Amino acid sequence: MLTELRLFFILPDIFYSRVPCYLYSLSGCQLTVVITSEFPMSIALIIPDRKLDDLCQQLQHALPDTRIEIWPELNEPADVEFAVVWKQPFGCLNGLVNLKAIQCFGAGVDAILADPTLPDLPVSRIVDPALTEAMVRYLDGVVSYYRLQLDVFSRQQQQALWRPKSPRKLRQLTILGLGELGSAAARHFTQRGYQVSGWARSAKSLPGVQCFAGDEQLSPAVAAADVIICLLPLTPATDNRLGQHFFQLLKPGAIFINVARGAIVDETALLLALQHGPLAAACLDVFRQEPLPADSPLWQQPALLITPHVSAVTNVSSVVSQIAENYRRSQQGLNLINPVNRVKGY
Ligand code: NDP
Ligand code: OXD
Repeated sequence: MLTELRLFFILPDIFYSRVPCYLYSLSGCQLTVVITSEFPMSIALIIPDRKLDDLCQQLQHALPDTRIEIWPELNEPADVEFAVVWKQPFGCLNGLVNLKAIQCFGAGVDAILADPTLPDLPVSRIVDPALTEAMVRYLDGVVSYYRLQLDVFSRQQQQALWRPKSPRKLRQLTILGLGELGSAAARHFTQRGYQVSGWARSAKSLPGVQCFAGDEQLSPAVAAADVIICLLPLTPATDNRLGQHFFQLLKPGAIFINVARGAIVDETALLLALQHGPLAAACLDVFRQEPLPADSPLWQQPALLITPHVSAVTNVSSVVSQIAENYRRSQQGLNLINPVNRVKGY
């Protein structure tokens, strides 16, 4: 005999009010009326301190049948099945009991993986030709800046000094990290006529690039470099990896550029290498603490060019399709695109 009858009323999202169920008794049979949303499952955007209207709108357009919500204003945390995340407060994913996958809103996942309570779920990251192109353009600009001695002329200008100089001879360039960004940068500078070396965890073969791998090959990878560019991910193995010992490996007059993560570099050792050699100059786009505190001694170092983490910013329009694709894949139980290896940490 029928003991329970459930009636689901699906309302447009605007009227959304999940359960409370209304219970009626119908000649001995329990009748449950569930008022639910038109789009019962949702994507949460967990990206604090950023305007998310554009991402929300474009993702909604790509996934018209899915509710897009901006954390912490979640209607019902149990409805969230997919989270787009950037620098989330630790622990905030734990209440999302039906979460299936985590999509990083950038290329580097260190801030996500640092959460000790992170649920054991697939994580994917952004790999995007537009982001790669932005990074390569930034690096090309910075290397040209040093080649043309604009750092020197800028300092001379402060003192009203008129001292012409020919361009620096920057020929050898080493890229630390030969992943999506590092290998694109290596290709670009090779095509521009530089002698390019690269260093990665595993052995690589890239046309025109002398490749080195593993800790024991860091020294030969950087020994002859005029410019060293850091494009490593921040992991337990790279945390503070570039310190006093590393700077001692470089040749006098070398220029160091970090566009990866600030915590890879020992900032005190970098300052010493600028003050006493071997570094002639450095450019930092990333810092251990961001924004860089006003009282940081880095601001006062004349041989240091500082940019506020702008070398390659995620562009909503060009990444929305890969986020939508990963959402669909997570719904179908398929592998995500651009997956992160949680054991390796990148
Ligand atoms: P990938 O994961 O594609 O590449 C990482 C590279 O680093 C790989 O070649 C890897 O070696 C190498 N690597 C990792 N660990 C080590 C290690 N211990 N020793 C030597 N090499 C190592 O990353 P992406 O190229 O996409 O991005 C690199 C980083 O750039 C991101 O993690 C992010 O932090 C930063 N970034 C910064 C931006 C900015 O605006 N400043 C924008 C975007 C990214 P292997 O190939 O052998 O695995
Ligand atoms: C990134 C970044 O990792 O912007 O994408 O730093």
